[in-house]
Amino acid sequence: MKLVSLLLLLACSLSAQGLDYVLANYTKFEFRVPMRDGKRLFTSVYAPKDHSKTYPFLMQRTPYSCGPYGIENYRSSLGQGEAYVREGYIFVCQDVRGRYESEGKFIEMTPHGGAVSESTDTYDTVEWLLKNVPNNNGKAGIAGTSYPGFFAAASIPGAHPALVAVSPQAPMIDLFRGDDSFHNGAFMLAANFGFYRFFNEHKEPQRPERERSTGFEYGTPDHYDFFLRLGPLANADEKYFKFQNRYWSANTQHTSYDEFWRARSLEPHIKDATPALLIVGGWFDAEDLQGPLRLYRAAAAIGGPAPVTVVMGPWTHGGWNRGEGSALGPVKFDGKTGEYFRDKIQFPFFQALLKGKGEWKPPAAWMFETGRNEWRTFATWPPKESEKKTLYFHAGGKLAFAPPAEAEGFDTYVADPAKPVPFTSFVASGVPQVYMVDDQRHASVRPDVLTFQTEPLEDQVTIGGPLLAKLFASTSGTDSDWVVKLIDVYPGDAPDPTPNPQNLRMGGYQQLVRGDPFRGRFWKSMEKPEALPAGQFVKIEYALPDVLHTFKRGHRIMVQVQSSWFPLTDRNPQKFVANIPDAKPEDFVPATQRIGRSKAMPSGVEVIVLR
Ligand code: PG9
Repeated sequence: MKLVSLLLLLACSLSAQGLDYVLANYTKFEFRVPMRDGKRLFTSVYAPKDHSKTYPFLMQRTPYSCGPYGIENYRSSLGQGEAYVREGYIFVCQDVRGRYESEGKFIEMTPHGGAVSESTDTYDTVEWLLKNVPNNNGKAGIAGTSYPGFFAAASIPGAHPALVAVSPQAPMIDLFRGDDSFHNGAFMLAANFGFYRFFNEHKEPQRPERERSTGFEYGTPDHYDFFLRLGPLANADEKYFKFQNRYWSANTQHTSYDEFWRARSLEPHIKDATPALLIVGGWFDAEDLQGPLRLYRAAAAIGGPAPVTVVMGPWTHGGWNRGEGSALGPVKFDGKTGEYFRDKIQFPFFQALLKGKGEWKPPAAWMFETGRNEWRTFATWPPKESEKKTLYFHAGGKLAFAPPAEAEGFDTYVADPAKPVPFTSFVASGVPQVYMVDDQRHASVRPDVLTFQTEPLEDQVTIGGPLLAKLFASTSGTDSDWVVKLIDVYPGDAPDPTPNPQNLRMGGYQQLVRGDPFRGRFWKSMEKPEALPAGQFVKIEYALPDVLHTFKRGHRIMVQVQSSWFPLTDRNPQKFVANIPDAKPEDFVPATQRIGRSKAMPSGVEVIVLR
């Protein structure tokens, strides 16, 4: 029997076992829970059959369906998994407003603060459950990843007093400022195109059978080619969305940090937090890396009374929920980091807060240090015992902590939107999250990518916290993107993986540690795009999401600068236009870029070096 078939059989029999256990030990109910404005939200409840004890609620609120529907149709896995099912919780799943079986209108990232919001909907649900579901112990927790992570986070302001444990995992907190939609003004093209092909509006009145996405044929596995042929972004609506998906259209109409996006940011509303928070994110989450970090900063600033903890591990989007988490592509983590999180962090969190079993005395930050591959805990994040230092660009592609001494100097390249720099070293469909540790040698060899690197390190360097790109940049155009990437260069004798079916060569591997784009038109503010002065140097400073990474002895630190990252981000035409999605083909023009590296214009990347 083939290994795949064996694994499939094993998975089926495991989930059959899970289903048998759920059927034997839980009763399923379906409720239409009334909200304060009269709308009723579909809510499924799986309650333990054993009534000799009381149990806490463990909730999830989702736009992705609480199916299967019908009280005779059971889910085989509930809540956070097997351990919770055996321990005994009342599992609650709710379709949020306007999705699947729930009434009302779905709004992307519901703005907080109206007469009804995700916060009031969670509050009303908890209140109703406490009164209507017997055998509850008066406590509730909520968890969720990605969109459900946003709904968990949105329960924090004005939380119901019975809601004592909240775990937003990869939550979107601000779609424009670093989560799924935009990064520093650049549109995350491939991911959003793929997402909105299936994420459509549901029509009212609600119907049990939803029109499902019919799937979408790109016609090629090579999405670099697909998006290049798409041309200006407006073509996506013309050719594919046909103006039928208002969520997609919002991304092409609201391309700066306007009222639309500001209203959807949860950050300003995190002013009080009565529940204990366990905020979770992945260092290599290609969708919502910024969300958990942003939420943690806001929640930590409140200063209690309940403990606020952030956990960041070496995971892709939601990777902590499944599998071992022992590697990403060829990059190994020397341990089962996913299991560590699930068994040593998440389970004790809910057990202590919802069931009073064990203690929950967590550190502020529970972080996996990549490179050295160790879990570390910190009383503050970024860690206090640290020093800000800048890795400066020097002539000859050198990178060093000392600033340049030359009076004059810059590097130059021509950025051509007709030949954008690919974001992967391989032919990619969609956004394979492994790009976040991908080998950058394919970029180093391009004439439109600047590469600066240190000598092999005599001592290891550990950095933690956000990075700050500091560029003195000029373009011959009137708009431009800059992408800054921090890279760990392995020594020549780094061992290849065993087995090595892809024939990867790890000697000299250039592992992406962190990268993020900046859209030049926002050089003055994210609210009001402005043309860049052609041919003049301007100072561009922007933060890249946090890391905790050790560049080991013998490795080199590398920084690359380029002006496209395609099709991860859409292309900047390099000629200033009012709205980039409406740019015409003739607006896309090559531009000559210059990056300063002199005493007066010292470009580089500021990092927080741990002592
Ligand atoms: N993070 C995902 C997403 C939300 C909104 C827009 C695009 C992607 C998700 O919930 O999967």
